[in-house]
Amino acid sequence: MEGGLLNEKIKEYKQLLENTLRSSVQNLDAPSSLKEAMAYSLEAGGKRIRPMLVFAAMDAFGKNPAHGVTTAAAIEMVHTYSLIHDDLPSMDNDDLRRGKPTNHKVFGEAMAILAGDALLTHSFELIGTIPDEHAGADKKIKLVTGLAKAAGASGMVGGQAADMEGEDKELTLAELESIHLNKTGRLLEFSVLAGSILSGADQEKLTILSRFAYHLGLAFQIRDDILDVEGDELALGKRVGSDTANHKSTYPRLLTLEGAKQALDHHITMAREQLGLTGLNTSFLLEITEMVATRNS
Ligand code: GRG
Repeated sequence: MEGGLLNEKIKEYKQLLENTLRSSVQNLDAPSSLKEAMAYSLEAGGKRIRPMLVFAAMDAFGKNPAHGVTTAAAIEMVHTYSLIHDDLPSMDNDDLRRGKPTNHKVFGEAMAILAGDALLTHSFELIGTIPDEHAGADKKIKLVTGLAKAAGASGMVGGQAADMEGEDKELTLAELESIHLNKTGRLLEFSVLAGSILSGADQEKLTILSRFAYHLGLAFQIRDDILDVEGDELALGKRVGSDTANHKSTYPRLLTLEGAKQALDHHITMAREQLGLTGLNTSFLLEITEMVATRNS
């Protein structure tokens, strides 16, 4: 697809997603305070990269991405729940997220926990509501199982637990990668696979796209670590490794900033290469890959 037209399409799918997220919370039969807390974080200005991966995978298979909007919304709800819980005083204890007060700062800790719980559970309900003509029972089971695995103990929650336990330890590169692959990589991977499952992809394509998502997930995390260092240097004149208040292992700390940039380039190149092997029209997936490589927030 030609660049300008693709950008128009991306805007259109993003709008569809925003409408779906808003209406699915509004329509809940639930206390308005809880709905307000859920909507607050859902609409706080995330980049929506996971939903975009669902749409882009469907586009690659020549399917209508709009038919993936319910799945895309479900994944974004799981992502939003994870951020609300990650910010809690018992976890990262953050006051700000995307430049705004965190959920518990606005609604209190108990309501923030419940908003996260409600977003997580609602995501599975949403998948159950996908019209049969867009996903029959077999696809819905694959989506539910895949989302649960990506988000749960052997995916994101497990990665978060390993991350907590790895704090203040010197991790090896392999340990750091394993944490990130679970903590953030698995949900990114599932986003690509969900769009592919909805499109009826065969196992060969799923394997290639899973490899694509592996490299994209690591690139996403490395870019995040680089942004943290560059942000710190700009704001505080800090140097890599000089932040004694935070001993977390990061790519720049293990590889130097230059080494982290090289690792980012490597994973972006590998991700692009995998797309080339699919034999599909991957211009939308490539666009997201470029976004991950160059993003500034
Ligand atoms: C609490 C169960 C539980 C899990 C938390 C994803 C996660 C696991 C924590 C987020 C902490 C963090 C900063 C992880 C690094 C990866 C990352 C940058 C996540 C944020 O994802 P984006 O950039 O967020 O897609 P936006 O704001 O764009 O939605």
